[in-house]
This record gives sequence, structure tokens and C-alpha cells, in this order.
Amino acid sequence: MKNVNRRSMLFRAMALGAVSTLPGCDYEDPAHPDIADKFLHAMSAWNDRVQEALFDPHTLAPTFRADQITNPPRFNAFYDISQVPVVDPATYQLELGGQIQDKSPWTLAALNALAQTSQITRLTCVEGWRVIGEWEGVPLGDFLRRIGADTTCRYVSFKCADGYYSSIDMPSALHPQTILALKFLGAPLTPPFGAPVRLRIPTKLGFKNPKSIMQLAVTNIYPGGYWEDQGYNWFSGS
Ligand SMILES: Nc1nc2c(c(=O)[nH]1)N[C@H]1C(S)=C(S)[C@@H](COP(=O)(O)O)O[C@H]1N2
Ligand SMILES: [Mo]
Repeated sequence: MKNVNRRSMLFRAMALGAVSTLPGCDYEDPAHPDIADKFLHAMSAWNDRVQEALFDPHTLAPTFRADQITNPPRFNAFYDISQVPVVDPATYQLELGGQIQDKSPWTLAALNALAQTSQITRLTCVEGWRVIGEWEGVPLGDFLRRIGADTTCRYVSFKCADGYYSSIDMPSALHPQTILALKFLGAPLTPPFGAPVRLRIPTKLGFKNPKSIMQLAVTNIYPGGYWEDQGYNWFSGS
């Protein structure tokens, strides 16, 4: 058992090592730019398969005490905080698409009326910083079952108010700590931190936590993502 765990840890470390060297390294062989690119993408696709195979849907990400929370939190997006779009919570509707039986859109009030859960977990950005925060919201698995999503599909995809987009594998979507977060530190999310609804998925890196989600879809067609399409490893479990 001990050996199996150690081996699994080693594979995880290898997979994550490749994740963290891929985005920032700017590696390009001037003589064969396409070959270098294809090689890195093939490595990343291999990484996705290893990480998907190793993912244990019952293993929980670490949780923390209230006094460990990073306050103030740290903002990150592909643009400056002054450019953050503001979504009107009163008229907000979460649109649903793909392999879902009931695609009626969800208001914020309807989402708030569902059973909520809260977590004190760590968000790790691929840039190398981490914050601990308290998020509260609806378990994504509960929500998917509620709307009649086909949970045999491979992907859940998200489109955001700022044009950001991302997607996750179904086993990770059904993980108990994966939530559609509505609150941070007991108060509704603010625009920089993903108002009105963001994904909080502590088993994955920060860029897999889309903020200000406007559309959610369930699909078997690979949806990619904003950073994923630029070479960041898609699975990116942490
Ligand atoms: N809509 C949207 N969501 C996003 C991003 C973004 O640019 N736009 N950036 C991602 C990245 S790279 C990180 S690290 C986290 C940062 O979340 P925070 O601002 O709450 O720390 O949001 C993720 N979700
Ligand atoms: Mo990030």
C-alpha cells in the first residue's frame, strides 16, 4: 500500500512538473519550431491521460482553519482589475446547454435557494502563488443531477462574462468539493472575484476556476479553455 502511494505520488509529481514547466518556458527550437510545439502538446495530452487515470474522485483537497485565510485575497485575470466586467445580479441568468434535460436558465435567487456547502480551501495559480479562502455555494454534482445532465458525458464547459472560458472532466465535476460558488467569506462574490457565480474546484489549478460564469454546458466535444488553448495542460490537477 505504501509503495503504491509513493508511486502514485511520483507520477503526480512528474505530471505536475510537466504542467508547471510548460506554460512559462517559452521553449522554441528556432530550427524546428513546429516540432517543439507538437512535442509539447503531445506531452501535455499524455499528461491529461495520466492525471485522469490517477484522479481519485473520493480524495479530498486539503482544507484549512479560518485563521489561515488569506485576507485580503489576491485577484488574477488575463487583464487588469480595473477592467473587470460587472454583471447585474438582479437580471443575471445562468444559461445551460448541451446534454442537459432541463435547460431553463437559473437566476441567482434560484441558485441561492438550493442546498449550499462551504469550504476553506487553497487556490493555487500556475504563476506560483497560493491563497486560502472560504467559498460557499452549490455542489456542482448536485446541480448537474438536478438539471438532468448526462453525467456519462466527458466534459462540463463554462463561458464567462469577460470572454474567459474553461472546461473540466466529468469525474472532477462530480467531486464533492467542486462547487458553483456564490459567496466568499459569507458575503456574495464581488465582481473581481467572480460575481455572481464562479467555479471553485480545489483539486485543480487556479485557471480551472472560471469566474463570472454566464453559460454552462455538458458535452462530449472537447471544449478547451482560454489558457488551455495556449498550451496550458488541460487536466491541471493539483
Ligand atoms: N472569468 C475569468 N475567470 C478566471 C480568470 C479570468 O481571467 N477570467 N483567471 C483564472 C486564473 S488564471 C486564476 S489564478 C483565478 C484567480 O482567481 P482569484 O482572482 O479569485 O484569485 O481565476 C481564474 N478564473
Ligand atoms: Mo492562474
